Amino acid sequence: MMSFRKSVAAALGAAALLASAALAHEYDVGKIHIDHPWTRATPASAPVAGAYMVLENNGDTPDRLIGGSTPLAKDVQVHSMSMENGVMKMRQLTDGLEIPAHGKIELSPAGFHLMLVGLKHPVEAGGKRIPVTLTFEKAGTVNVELAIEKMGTTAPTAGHGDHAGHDMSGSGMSGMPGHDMSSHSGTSGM
Ligand SMILES: [Cu+2]
Repeated sequence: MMSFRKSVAAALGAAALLASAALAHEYDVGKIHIDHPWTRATPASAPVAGAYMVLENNGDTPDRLIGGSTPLAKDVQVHSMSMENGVMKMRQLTDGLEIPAHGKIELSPAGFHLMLVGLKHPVEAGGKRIPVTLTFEKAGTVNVELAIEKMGTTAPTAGHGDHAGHDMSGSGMSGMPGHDMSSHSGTSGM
């Protein structure tokens, strides 16, 4: 009886683990943990798309996200976003983005993000997840897939109900598109 119960519990536990892993949509490479990479559907002629995720460094030394590649776009760049004279500006971080030792960085429409530059076709809502290879200075490369959210989404929905929308609340930026195409075309000469 006892062993029967135990094996049922073990089977249920394994099933629950599998289910949560599928929902959570996460990856590991070296000491870097990548949680729920996602992007947003884009307008038909959009030249760029953002990619967002949470990066966690479980190592004792800092690492850097230095870029990536995808079949969907010509280039994958690391960008920062900051307010300058009341205007949101995006900038390419050519040295990459540091993930501190035992630190956590969130890439989001309102801050640091990856930019898929030179889209070969638009990102379609409800389309297949987009394969992207991420490159870290120390941890190396890892293949991930971007879940696709609706156009204009500010926070992912899948598996992140606990903190959906937290990055925009109270910031006064809720009406601001995370990826303003006009501000991007303004930096195309970089
Ligand atoms: Cu950008």
